[in-house]
Amino acid sequence: MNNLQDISRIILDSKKIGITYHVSPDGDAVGSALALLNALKKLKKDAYLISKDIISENLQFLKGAKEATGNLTSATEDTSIVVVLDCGNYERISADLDTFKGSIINIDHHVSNDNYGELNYIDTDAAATAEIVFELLEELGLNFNEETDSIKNIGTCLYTSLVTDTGAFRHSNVTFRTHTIAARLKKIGVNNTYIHQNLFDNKSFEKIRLIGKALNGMELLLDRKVSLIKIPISYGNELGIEIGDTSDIISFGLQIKGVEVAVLIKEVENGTKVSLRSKDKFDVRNIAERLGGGGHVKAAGITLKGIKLEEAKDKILEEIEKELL
Ligand SMILES: [Mn+2]
Repeated sequence: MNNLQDISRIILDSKKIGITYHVSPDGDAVGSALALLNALKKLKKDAYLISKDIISENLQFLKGAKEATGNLTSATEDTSIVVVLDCGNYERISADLDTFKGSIINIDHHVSNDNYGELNYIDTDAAATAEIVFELLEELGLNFNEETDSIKNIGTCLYTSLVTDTGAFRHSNVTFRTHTIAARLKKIGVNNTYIHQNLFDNKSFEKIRLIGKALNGMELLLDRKVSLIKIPISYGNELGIEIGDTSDIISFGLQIKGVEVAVLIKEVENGTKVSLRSKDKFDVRNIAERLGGGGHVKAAGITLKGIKLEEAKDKILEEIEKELL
């Protein structure tokens, strides 16, 4: 593995730098990418975002979020490096890099990362990729004691990543380092309440009704140790909305007493997306990997192409049952 000093040197030596993340970028992916983007611009580097995705509504308050238009999906001709953040597998990058001739720098915290970069920095102890980005930015020469708007904007991106990847500092991935970085960002004036409100108290009425529909259909299975939520495409059609991110819906499944694993299966255009969460020692990454997915011990996911909702449900429950017994 490479170190942050090497990566920092290569970034500083590069003329044009593309930044991207995993498809359907979450708060950590977006926060990490925008923190790096804003930081490189502050350092007068020619940096830009490559993204097949448009950034979700609740992350639009972050500076630079509008740069992801969904139109720039590959690196421009004159780009020397592309930094990929928070993405474990080459196939999941929100950019087409097959014809890219420069170097890929892979910075991530997923255990399942397959080291697809020319340079790789994978720190699985980091609760969020943003913890690594914070350290990289210091290495690049940014001063997180400086109480300027530009540093505060970068800090807001990083803090957002920390909040979203730790369940608002609730999950067991939180460390002394997580809180130390959060404290340093708070000290320069990052507004945690503003971030929380934008992230969580910002839902449309239709989204709340979608949650209602999803919870109404929730099942408790395998001795009430597994909660299962199904979201067919028709739910979105009935409410007139795009279903989008459902990570807030699956968390309801874990709130039930006695439940060890929460499952959310979502119908998508080409098949089914499965999300898994666990409470204690149950390893959902193991389950996800057996079905071609990946993630973390307590949060993982799989895309099952060409597989219908009911079939996906049977497959996933079969695998969970083997582990629970
Ligand atoms: Mn992450």
